[in-house]
Amino acid sequence: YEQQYLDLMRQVWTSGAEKGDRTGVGTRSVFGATMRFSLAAGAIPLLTTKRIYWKTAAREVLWFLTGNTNIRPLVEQGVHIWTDWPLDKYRKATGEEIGLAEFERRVIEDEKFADDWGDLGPVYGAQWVNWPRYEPLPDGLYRRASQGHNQIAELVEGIRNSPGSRRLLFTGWNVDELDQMALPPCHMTYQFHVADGKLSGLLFQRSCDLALGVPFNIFSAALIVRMLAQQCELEPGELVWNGGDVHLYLNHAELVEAQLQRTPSGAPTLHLIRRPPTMFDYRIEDFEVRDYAPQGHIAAPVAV
Ligand code: THF
Repeated sequence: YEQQYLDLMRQVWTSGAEKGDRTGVGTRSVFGATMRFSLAAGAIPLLTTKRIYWKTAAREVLWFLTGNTNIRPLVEQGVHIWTDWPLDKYRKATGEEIGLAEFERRVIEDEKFADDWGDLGPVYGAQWVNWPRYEPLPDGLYRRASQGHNQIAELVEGIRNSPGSRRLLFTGWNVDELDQMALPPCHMTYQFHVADGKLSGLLFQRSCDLALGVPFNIFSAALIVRMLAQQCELEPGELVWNGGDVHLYLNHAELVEAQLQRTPSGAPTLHLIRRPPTMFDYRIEDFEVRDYAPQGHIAAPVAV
């Protein structure tokens, strides 16, 4: 399964079009790609050609499911993958040359600081479990309802009650709120499909940082399929990943060249060792990865 990822990496690196981007780093980019991963018998798309901190990805998914959009609970768990964006904003706003560790220390120790500077706006979690709903007022105006749509809870009901539906999906792409988000969603739409007692998922990802983000994103998407399958008493089928702008940042050359010389090693499996009552009751201890013997981690800078 991992060969698909390596083949795509090689294709983008050798034949991608050079393209400027928002971050100013520069990329090589290919438009449109698909990978398919079987999720049968515990199989999970977790790369072995470099170590992936899968618990970081799992903690991020659990954070999305709480609807929280502040980095504080992540930072408290030692998850640093979202810190760069609030940090960048803070530096630009204050001119203070603060390091990441000091910024995170303040986010943890000072709740007011976290409220003021740690929020990412209505990103993934806010849209997934509390997509804004509006209710009409008598004068023809609308006001925002106190409770939005919980797309995840509605999805679970949908899978259970109408498994044949072609509308089993959730999305983070709330056009009306994009301008309030630190970053519009990259992994933006998830669709599900039930056939022969198996639940499959398809992720459409508009912008794909192939070296850093995608290994996390495919693991997380597979984890979501597994959790939904468990909740709906279905077997896991496949994860289909559809990428839009699939790119490698030009400053990831060393990672790309090192990783493309490696050969996949082994087939890790994911086990859900408890069945929580709902999608919102999972804990990190519920996830176990077995037979994961990855090759060394390869560090690379993230473009902000
Ligand atoms: N922006 C960019 N440029 N790339 C992304 O992958 C990305 N994301 C999220 C939002 N914006 C993005 C943030 N997710 C890492 C991994 C996922 C991220 C951001 C950063 C990262 O640096 N990973 C390192 C370190 C891992 C760790 O510290 O645990 C790695 O080597 O994997 C895509 O969703």
